[in-house]
This record gives sequence, C-alpha cells and structure tokens, in this order.
Amino acid sequence: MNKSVLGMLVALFFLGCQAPFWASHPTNVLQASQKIAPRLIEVYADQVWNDTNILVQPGDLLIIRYVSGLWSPWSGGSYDAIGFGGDPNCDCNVLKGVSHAALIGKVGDGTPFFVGKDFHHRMGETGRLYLGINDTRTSDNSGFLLVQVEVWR
Ligand SMILES: [Ca+2]
Repeated sequence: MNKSVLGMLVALFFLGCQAPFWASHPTNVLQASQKIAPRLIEVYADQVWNDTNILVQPGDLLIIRYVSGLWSPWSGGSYDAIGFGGDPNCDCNVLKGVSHAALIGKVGDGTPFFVGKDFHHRMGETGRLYLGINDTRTSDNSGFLLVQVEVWR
C-alpha cells in the first residue's frame, strides 16, 4: 500500500469518526456552553472607562479575571484589582460602597458593578463592556491592570 492510499484511508477513518459529531452539533447554533474569544485586555487607570470592544447579551456568562499589573488613583500608590480600600462612601468613588481604585465594569450605559479579581456573573443586559477604576478623578492616576475576559453563551 503506498503512502497516498494509506493517507486517504486514515482521512476517511477520521471523517467517519467526526460525522456523527457534526450531525449532532450544527455549527450555526450556539451551544449552551460555548466560549467566545477569551481576550487579554489592558485597563488603564487614567481613562474614565476602557472600551473592551466586547458585546454582552442577556444570558451570557461573563468571566473577568485579574491577571497582573498595578495601578494607582493618585501619584505614588500601587494597588491591584481590589483597590486601596478607604471610606467606601467617599464621593471620590464612581461606585459607592466599594473599595476606592477597585476594578469596576459596566455594560453600555448601565449601572456600574464591582469586578475585583475574579468576576463570574450571568448577565441580564445587552451592550458593550467597559472596565475602569473606581475613581471619579482619573487625571492624576497611573498604571494599568491586565485582565482576561471570557464570555460563555
Ligand atoms: Ca485619582
């Protein structure tokens, strides 16, 4: 048996194995647990909201994980996605009741929410995902966090 015939037999064997899989998983239908493009995103402290270019739909499971990096809500500090702490009701916070300089998010023009280091949430809104620092005055901020964003649909 020459190599090309053997190659064709091997190919036919694998096609035969794959056919039932294709038949039961039509590619034009999103499966319940399909992961959409995990992305690494830099979130800068001196931007009010960082546009992730990720669209979220109702029912999506959104996962955001802090990977690395430090940022500061003023000169000289260094904090991660949990932030500095301080008075949670300070009017310096975009999201009241949450650590100053924590990682926060919002979908479209929706209400901001706490993200922190490990966010898992089934979303109820449609829109673009934005990430940012919990700080109302970003002009004196520095640094960025690297986060991984996954959407399961
Ligand atoms: Ca600041």
